[in-house]
Amino acid sequence: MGETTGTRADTGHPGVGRVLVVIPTYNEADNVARIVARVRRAAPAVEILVADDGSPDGTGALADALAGADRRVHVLHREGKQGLGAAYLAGFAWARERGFDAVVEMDADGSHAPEDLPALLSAARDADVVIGSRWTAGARVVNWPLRRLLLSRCGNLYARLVLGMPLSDATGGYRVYRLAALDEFDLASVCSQGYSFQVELSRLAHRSGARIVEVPITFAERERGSSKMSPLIVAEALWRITAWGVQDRRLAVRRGLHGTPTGQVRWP
Ligand SMILES: Nc1nc2c(ncn2[C@@H]2O[C@H](COP(=O)(O)OP(=O)(O)OP(=O)(O)O)[C@@H](O)[C@H]2O)c(=O)[nH]1
Ligand SMILES: [Mg+2]
Repeated sequence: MGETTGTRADTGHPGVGRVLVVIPTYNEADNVARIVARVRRAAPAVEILVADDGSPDGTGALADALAGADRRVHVLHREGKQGLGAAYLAGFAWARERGFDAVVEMDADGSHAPEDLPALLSAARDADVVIGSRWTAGARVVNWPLRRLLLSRCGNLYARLVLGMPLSDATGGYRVYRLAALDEFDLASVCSQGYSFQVELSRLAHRSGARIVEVPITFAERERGSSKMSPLIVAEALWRITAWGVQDRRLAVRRGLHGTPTGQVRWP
């Protein structure tokens, strides 16, 4: 594993501080070197952590080679596929232990363009959480099949209605979190395994009163490797969003709809 040798002065991003881009990987051998190189080019001041779940295709070993050649690249090896949420939580803990100021979530498959990262980091100067949005003015979604477009649009609509969050892309996975803001979230309560993790963190951010800013991104369909998306992952997101909505409403009723802090419960 590459060591964190940079000082605050040589790795800091103005107004944000030391930034760690966490890239979770499972069987991304065709993508890992490409994405790391693109991030290094687009945002030379950041460090990168590849969080690999023991990919059978050797992604972890490829990441080790990248880390051996570049002190700003690191690898977190985890045993077996434990889900996207668990990989990110481990990455966040890794960043906290090493004194980073902010973490970035980014897929390995190129869907989240590293070239958009400077814009996200600029927005993070005045925000606790920055969400790269596919569904706000100025955003573009390239080459996504209709089925995935519909799933994302409907998923966001449902999350917005049920959870009352004023976000255009609560399910998106290209984000910046300031560590100080993450410390205000109850991360120990996070239960999502798959992509509902993104909705769960949106909800925690919203409830904590974090300053959330959305920035338009260009999102592109993966070109190499295979998707880990499955009906089970969609089902988990659906029932978790529904359960959180029910929980929020029960809480609101128990409080008699009085004295609820702003941002915690909003009726659709
Ligand atoms: N460490 C780890 N990474 C994972 C796991 N599941 C998915 N990933 C990674 O999470 C990111 C998103 O997964 P994708 O398969 O691209 O999911 P998606 O973007 O919803 O699906 P596509 O649009 O088909 O690409 C990729 O970098 C994956 O390699 C996991 O269990 N563990
Ligand atoms: Mg993808």
